[in-house]
Amino acid sequence: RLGANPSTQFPSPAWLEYATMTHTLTTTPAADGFRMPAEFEPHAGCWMLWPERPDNWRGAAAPAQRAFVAVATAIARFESVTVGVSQAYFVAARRVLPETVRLIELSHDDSWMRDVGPTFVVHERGAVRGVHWRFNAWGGLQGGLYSSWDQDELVALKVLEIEGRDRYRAPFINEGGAVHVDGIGTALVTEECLLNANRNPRLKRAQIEAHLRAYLGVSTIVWLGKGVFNDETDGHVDNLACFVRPGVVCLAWTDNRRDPQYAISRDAWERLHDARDARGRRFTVQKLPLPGPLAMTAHEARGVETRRGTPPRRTGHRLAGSYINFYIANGGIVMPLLDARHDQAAAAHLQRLFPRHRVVGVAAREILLGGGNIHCITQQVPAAPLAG
Ligand code: KQY
Repeated sequence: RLGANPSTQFPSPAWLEYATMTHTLTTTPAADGFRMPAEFEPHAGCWMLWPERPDNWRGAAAPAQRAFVAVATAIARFESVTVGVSQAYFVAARRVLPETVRLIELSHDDSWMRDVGPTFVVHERGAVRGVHWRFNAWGGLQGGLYSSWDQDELVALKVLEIEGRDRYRAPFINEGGAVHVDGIGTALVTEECLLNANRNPRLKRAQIEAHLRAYLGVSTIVWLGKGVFNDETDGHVDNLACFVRPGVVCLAWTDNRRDPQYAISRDAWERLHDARDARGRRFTVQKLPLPGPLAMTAHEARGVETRRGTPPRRTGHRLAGSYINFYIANGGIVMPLLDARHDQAAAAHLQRLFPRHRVVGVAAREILLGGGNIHCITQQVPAAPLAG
């Protein structure tokens, strides 16, 4: 009976179905032959979110919005950028973002795309998929940074819908900023974050490791101890250390033994010194001196609204500033400028580590005041590997 069923009358070609629908897979990336590529591998683009919360960003988020525009503009020199913004801020954001940046209405609770966005994985035959972690605002009701987080929980799914990529729903709490990979089988994580009782209290270290292997497609996990002193994410590795290339790790460093950061960085250095990567090699560790110490001023603290469920901002609070929190774009390093006394040396250091990239600095104190930095507010979409 022709015409009875519109879908048989106008069957959509299989490729269209594939390109427009996000399927939720019941397998794991590793089981399907997928791996998380390193950030220094080629990208198709970058995602960000628009900062809006007045209880996290001072001055009703206006100074942070200017900093986010500067980051998006800097990254857009190297690759395409998409920013998600709530309906209330769409017009204002469109006015100040460059035309080259795509703006999409997308509800969210705050603006940390690294953590609430998908972590992309690739297959060497040319496919890209996304991992949607479970998210509890960095600690849920025991030490989390705001409540509720139900819109943040949906961001990864929405990004994957827009990107047209299939989704793995991970069965445990994790954030993109809590992991770094070298792309050849090694992951770098911290105990402070991944073993924290406010994330997955029922999972033991071995179970967390099994999940990381399954969802990142890695074979070797290198455990560092604590993250940067006072980091409100409970020690995300992306503020402490990152891969420059396989076998080379850049580590936030201070020589000041009286600074509480000294023991943390020293311990990380020792663990890295003793560790081996997925190919059994030792790491070369490059020490990148920290800015500061930096602290929140009275004026900055006053500008943040106080709300129940969000930790108050206090004058003199030591900020978790680190030059490690940079973004690796296609041919560019977009790094935070945090301290006029150290910015130039840090930029020169990064330029030596990445001789084929152009290092671009962006004034990033306003992002730091919100609890993170450039790496935390970005999420790369890898280019599909060339099949063959
Ligand atoms: O990845 C991050 N650094 C997220 C920080 C969240 C801070 C919320 N105030």
